[in-house]
Amino acid sequence: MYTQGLDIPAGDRAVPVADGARPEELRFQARIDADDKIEPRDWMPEGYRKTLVRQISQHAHSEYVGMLPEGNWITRAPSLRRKAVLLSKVQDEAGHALYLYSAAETLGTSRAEMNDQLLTGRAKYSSIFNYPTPTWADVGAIGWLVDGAAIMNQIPLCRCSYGPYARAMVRICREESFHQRQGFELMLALSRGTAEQKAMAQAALDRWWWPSLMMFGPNDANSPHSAQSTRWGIKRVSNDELRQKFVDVTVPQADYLGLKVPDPDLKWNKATGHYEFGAIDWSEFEQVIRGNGPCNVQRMAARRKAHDDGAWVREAAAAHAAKKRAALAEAAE
Ligand code: BYC
Repeated sequence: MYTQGLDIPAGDRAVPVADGARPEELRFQARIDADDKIEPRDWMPEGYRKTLVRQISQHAHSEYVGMLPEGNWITRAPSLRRKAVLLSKVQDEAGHALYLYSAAETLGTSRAEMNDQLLTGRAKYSSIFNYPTPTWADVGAIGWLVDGAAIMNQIPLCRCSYGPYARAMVRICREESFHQRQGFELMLALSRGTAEQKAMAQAALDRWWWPSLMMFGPNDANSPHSAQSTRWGIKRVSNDELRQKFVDVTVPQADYLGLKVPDPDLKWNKATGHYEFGAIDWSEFEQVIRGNGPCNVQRMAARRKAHDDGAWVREAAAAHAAKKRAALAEAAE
């Protein structure tokens, strides 16, 4: 259902560049407006490069840190089938991080530098991964809601102007679509189970609903990067439009599950053909992205530990590469 959006043609988003733009900037913007893909060796404004490195690396960090909340349940999955599914889903997230780090590296920033930015708190990752997963139902809620929200945001990124990012997103979206379905199927099993299981599914929906809406970022009026990113064809659909699409698709799914979306102001507006929903608590979002969410400290501690524990692997790989280089040089003499 979600990946059908991959085929939507680009909309009309031509916005004039600033007066006094240099000829190469005008040529660059003309290529963007003509829906040409920008490739790593092409000329690009420094701001475009910087914006992409910021967004793609933050996206990669989100996939990477995003393994932790669900990874927490791999050893406690309730059956062999659930364990195998969860294990491969979490491995997929690691793969997404790798595609994205590779895409960002084509812009001239090394993976080591991006990793350093994450570990020293200079780079963000998605707010959503700073929430806890106290029950098995949280694993279902993440697949259903978090992967569902992620796909909504990522489908338009498949048409983004930077070739390596757009191509990485196509594959990621296909996998996310499967992730969303497995989460929904897990929620369906719980909501058709015992009263206790259904209550567990409802409690997980209560915990993840509002943070999922925050994933799309600030309202358009408070989004400092949106105008320029739209002009550059990085952003194709605004934060608010994507959030609305997500609500419109997800509320009927909650109805099907027999669960209640925790929003007393939620109502269908027949005239607009959309759901109206209540106010988002942006102060909570601000707190989470400033490092004060429920699990920020824990998540970063886990990532730092993984980095430190992996030091011997990096050293061994470097020693092996040096040995290979030396052998090649010797053979060439
Ligand atoms: N969390 O001007 P705005 C997954 C920041 S993982 C934290 O609207 P922009 C998965 C924003 O960075 C997939 N920060 O910015 C993995 C900016 O701060 P800086 C996650 C946020 O970039 C495992 C400031 O707020 N998806 O699927 O135009 C298991 C102003 O915002 C957030 C992505 O990463 C947030 N939620 O638009 C399961 C999508 N929102 O950088 C699933 C890729 C905003 O100036 N990213 N900020 O310090 C994007 O599409 C865009 O960057 C955003 C924000 C729509 C998120």
